[in-house]
Amino acid sequence: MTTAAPSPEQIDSAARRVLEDNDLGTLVTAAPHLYPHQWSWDAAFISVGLAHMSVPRALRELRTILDAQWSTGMFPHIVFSDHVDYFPGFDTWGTAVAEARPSGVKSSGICQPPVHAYCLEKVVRIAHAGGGEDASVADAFVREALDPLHRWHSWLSTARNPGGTGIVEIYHGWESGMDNSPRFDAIYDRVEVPERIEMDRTDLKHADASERPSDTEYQRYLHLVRQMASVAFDDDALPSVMSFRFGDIFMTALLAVSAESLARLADQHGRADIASAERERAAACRRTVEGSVGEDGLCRDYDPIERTWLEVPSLASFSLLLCGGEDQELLAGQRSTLMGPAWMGHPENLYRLPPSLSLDSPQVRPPEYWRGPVWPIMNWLFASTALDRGDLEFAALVRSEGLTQLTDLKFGEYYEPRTGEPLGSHQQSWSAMAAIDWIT
Ligand code: 9YW
Repeated sequence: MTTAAPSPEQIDSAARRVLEDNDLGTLVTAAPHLYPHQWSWDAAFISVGLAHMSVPRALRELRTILDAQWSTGMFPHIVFSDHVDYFPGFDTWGTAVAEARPSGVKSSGICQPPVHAYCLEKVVRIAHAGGGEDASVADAFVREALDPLHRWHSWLSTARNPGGTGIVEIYHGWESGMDNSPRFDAIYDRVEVPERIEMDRTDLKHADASERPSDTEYQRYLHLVRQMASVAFDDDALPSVMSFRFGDIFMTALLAVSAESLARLADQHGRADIASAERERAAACRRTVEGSVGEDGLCRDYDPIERTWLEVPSLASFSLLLCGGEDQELLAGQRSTLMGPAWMGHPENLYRLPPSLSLDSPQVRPPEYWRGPVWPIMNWLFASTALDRGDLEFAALVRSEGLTQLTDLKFGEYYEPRTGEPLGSHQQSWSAMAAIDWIT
């Protein structure tokens, strides 16, 4: 006997339960066991899901991000909860010595992609659709958040643009959010770990080793944290001590997207100063993303040491689809490649969804993390930005396939592209958020 697939209402209520269960009051953990803290870009996305449940709770989530902002403008990638069964925790990070960290908030010392203003704009729209008290508390929050968000974006455009290329530079693969993507392989090969670093791989208690980065990769990750701590996470000193430097085109595209959202929010609140600066930033980032496109029509990351483009096709190669651009042909080209037989339309794919790597890629290793699996949150992001650009067909396809994938009610962190098996963590908050936003 086959059981009927759950209805949208059933998916929605299971997804809401995930966020409720992962809610610690002032932050929603990224996942129940594997990630028991607040991750910066997860939290931004999660706030959109929360807004459908309670606008004040969504704003509380964003408030936790704002409260953790470093005096430099950076939003740190993890705000630690009291949970201790996690590695690397606050002590291993060594951010106790960072002068820019607000002393009351335990955080890591790197950032994640800037999707905060983009998600805040979505929260505000949901609040306004509900009207009444929700709309006024959301507006009051925006008025307070404009300056911190503007400082965050400005930090990315200055501290993280040391070479003046306009491409957001990162010093750790974790900053990209696509931790072990082959995008970073050539750069990670430069990271030499002088002596073995003591590790407590708590992640392997909660996810299968075959789905997680290797020990060698983890050694490099930790060595980079030590390099940052050696200069007390001082922005000016980082470029000269870091053996990992990477010009991230995906982050640059998301900065364009968020800057555009922030400009609109600033306009709504009479802050012409912020609106015009953010609009300029968005245009500059979009030009940079367009300028990264190679002969194959795909976006490229940048190696700031060798001053060369990096040619490693991955989901990030379609960054132009996130931020849009002037050249409609380039956009149409990326769209058709992504929907074509090497990517979403690969004959072995169970669903027509954008995978982290093409199944034809020489580096593909599903079930491993960012080396092939399909990520529900990336489905949401590509569908949502497509909708913003008016590409209803693409958005509807990804929404419908993405929701079908989530009918297993596992809310997997990522999925095997061929079998649809949920991988990594289950009950992952941002995967639940995708379902809530798509259904509600
Ligand atoms: C890790 C929380 C984070 C995401 C990242 C993702 C993963 C942490 O989980 O990194 O230890 O693997 O790569 O994008 O923010 O969901």
